[in-house]
Formats: sequence, structure tokens, C-alpha cells
Amino acid sequence: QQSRAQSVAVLGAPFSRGQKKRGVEHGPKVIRDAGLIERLSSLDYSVHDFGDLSFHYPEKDEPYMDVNFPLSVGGANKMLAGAVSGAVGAGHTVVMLGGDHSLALGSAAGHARQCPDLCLIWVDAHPDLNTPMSSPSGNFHGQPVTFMLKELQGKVPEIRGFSWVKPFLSSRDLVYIGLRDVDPGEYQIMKALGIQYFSMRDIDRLGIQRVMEVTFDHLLARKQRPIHLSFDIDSFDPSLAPATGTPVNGGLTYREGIYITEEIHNTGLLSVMDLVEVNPVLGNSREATEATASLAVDVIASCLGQTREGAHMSIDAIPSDK
Ligand code: NNH
Ligand code: MN
Ligand code: MN
Ligand code: MN
Repeated sequence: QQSRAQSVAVLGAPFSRGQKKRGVEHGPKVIRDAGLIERLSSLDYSVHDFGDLSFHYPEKDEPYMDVNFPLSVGGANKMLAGAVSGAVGAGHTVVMLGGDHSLALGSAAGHARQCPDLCLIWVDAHPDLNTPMSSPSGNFHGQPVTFMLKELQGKVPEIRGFSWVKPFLSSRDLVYIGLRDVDPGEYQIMKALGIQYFSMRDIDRLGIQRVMEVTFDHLLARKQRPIHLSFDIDSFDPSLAPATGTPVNGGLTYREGIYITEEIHNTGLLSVMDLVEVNPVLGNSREATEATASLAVDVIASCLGQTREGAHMSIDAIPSDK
């Protein structure tokens, strides 16, 4: 049942206009500098590093309702969608390095072009389910899921830069894990659509093992399908991932985070993953930044089969002195 794809494509998306803090555009660089490519190569994948996309920005990009930089965000995501779709189509398992979480829209939309039956696991302190009317911040990184959901079609305004976006996901094909900072408009949508979610409180009650079991029952019991994992580093406790834009206390432990990713790997169905919101400028020290980047590498490696038991290593024979 381990249908391991032999090749991984790494795609950097140095984009930060989905929020207001500078620095998150350096995420791809610091995650690479923390040894990502070497780690993936050691897991017997052939690793194709596609480098970083280069985005161009319109000179004038006025806010539209509660969406800042609509043309930049729409354009970057459109370009990313093409790149992800191409890489999945070429047979790669894709690792998208953000950048801020607005990029999940393009990443998942591109994935859906190749795999219309994908399901989405969103690991985050936040559901990123605000609308251009409900966003408290005007930051699109708090809104990308809204634009994916078929049930919300017609409920969100048309925005310049977003005409290419067609909702592609049913709310029943989405599970949230790690939530602990939910805005009123987001809560309303989660409840109205009956979205399956596991808040940090749910993880406290059920344990992470049960959470993953119910997650896969919910998404995969009816049929096996490709998984899109969108992993926001702020799902972790800020003591582990300090270098991020909107840290929230009481997050995932290291072991909970790694258990989530190990279980996702074990399904054999991971097709595309996003690792977003690593912002090296926001670590209080070099150590804090490096710890966050190195955590990101651990998450990605674990998604791709690194185990805590050594089972990912291949050995020919027990060394002997003969
Ligand atoms: N919910 C807030 C907003 O809409 C914060 C979102 N920030 C995130 N999301 N980092 O994952 O702006
Ligand atoms: Mn997020
Ligand atoms: Mn978040
Ligand atoms: Mn494996």
C-alpha cells in the first residue's frame, strides 16, 4: 500500500503580499539552507528542485474590499497553479515552499486540475476561511480556503486578479487540524457547512492518534484519493516555531506534528504539500529562525517517509568484521 512516487519536485514561492509582515518571502531560502534537498535525497527519492518562481507585481494594486494587493495575490497564485499542475502532471510528488499561506489557493487549484478528486488536510492555528467581507485584517492569507469551496460559490465577490479561480473542493473533503484562533466569520462558515475540524482542544481530548484515524475515515473511507496537505508552520507551538507572522500559544507539540505527517505518509496518498509561513525576519535570534526552518525540514521529510524507527533506511546486510 506504500505507493511511493519516486520523484519529488520542490517548488519555491517567495511571496509575501498575502499579509503585511516582510520576510516570509525568504521562507524557501531558509528551508533549503536548513538542508531540505539533502534530507529528501537521503530518503531514496530523485529530487527535482525547480527553484523559485519569480513573481511580477503590478505598479498599482489597490485593496478591494478586505483584500489587500488583489492583483499581486491573484497573479502569483495563477502562476503557482500552473507550475504545480505541470509538476503533478509530470508525475512528481510536489513540495511547495512558501511564502505566506495565500499561496495554498494556487497550489491546491493547480493540484485539482490534475486530480479533481483530491482531498485537503489543513494543519494550522487558523482556518484561513475569512471572506473579503469578514476579514479582520485584509490579509488574503486568512482567506484562501474560502475561494476553494464550491459551497461558497456566488457568496464571495468577484475580485480583479481572481477571474481564473474556479472553486474545486467540497466542504466535506476538507479537514482542519490544530485550530485555536478562529474569527467569527470563519466559525460561522465552519458550522454552516459542517466542516470537520480538530481544534487544539479536540486534540487534547481525543489524542492525536484518534484525530488522524477520524480524519482518514472522514476523507478516505468512501474512496482512496490524492491528498493535498497544506501545512502552516504556525500550527506548532510558538516555542517550537517562533519565526512566523501570527504565532498563537498552545500549539502542536513536536511529536503531535510529526505523528500527523507520518500518518499522512503512511496512507501512500500524499500528492502535494505546502509548507508555509516560515518568516526568518521574525525570529528573535538566529537560533530561533534556524530552529523554525529545521522544524519545517523535519515536517517535510516525515511527510515523505522519514520515520522515527529507521524504517526509511535501506541496508544490504548487518556489518560484520569478515
Ligand atoms: N485569521 C486572521 C486573518 O484573517 C489571521 C490569519 N493568519 C494566519 N493564518 N497566519 O494561518 O487575518
Ligand atoms: Mn494559514
Ligand atoms: Mn496560521
Ligand atoms: Mn514509506
